[in-house]
Amino acid sequence: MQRIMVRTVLGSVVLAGLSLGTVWSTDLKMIQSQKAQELVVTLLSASGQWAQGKNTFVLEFSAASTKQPVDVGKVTLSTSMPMPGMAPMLAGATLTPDKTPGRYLGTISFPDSGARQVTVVWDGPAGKGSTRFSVSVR
Ligand SMILES: [Cu+2]
Repeated sequence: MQRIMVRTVLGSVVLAGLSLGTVWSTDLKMIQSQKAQELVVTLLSASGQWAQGKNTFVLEFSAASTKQPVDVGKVTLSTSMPMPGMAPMLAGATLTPDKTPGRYLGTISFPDSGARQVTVVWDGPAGKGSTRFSVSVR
C-alpha cells in the first residue's frame, strides 16, 4: 500500500518535471541579446518571439568575456509600450530562478501586439545593473 503511494508521488513529480521541460528547454530560439557592461543578457523562447497573450521564456546572464553563466541574484523584467496620448501600457514578468545559476524561467502576458521597451534589472553577487532593449510583440 505504502509502496504504491510512493510510486504515485514519484510518478507525478516526474510528470511535472517533463511538462516544465517541454515548455522551457526544447530548442530555444533567441528573441534578443544585449551586452550590458561585462554581461550578456539573452532572452529566449521556443518560438523566438513574443506574441499577444501569455508567453513563457528564458532569461540568461553570461559573462561577455568567457560566455560562462553568471549568477546575478535578484532579477526583474518589466515592459512598457508607449501609447500616443495615453499612459504607457506596462507589463511585468514573473521570473523563477532555474537550477542553472544565471538562468531564469519567465512568464509574461501582453494584451496587444507592438513594440515594447524592456527593462531588466539585477542585484546580486555580480553587482547591481540594468539594461534596456526593444522587443516587438507579434
Ligand atoms: Cu499597447
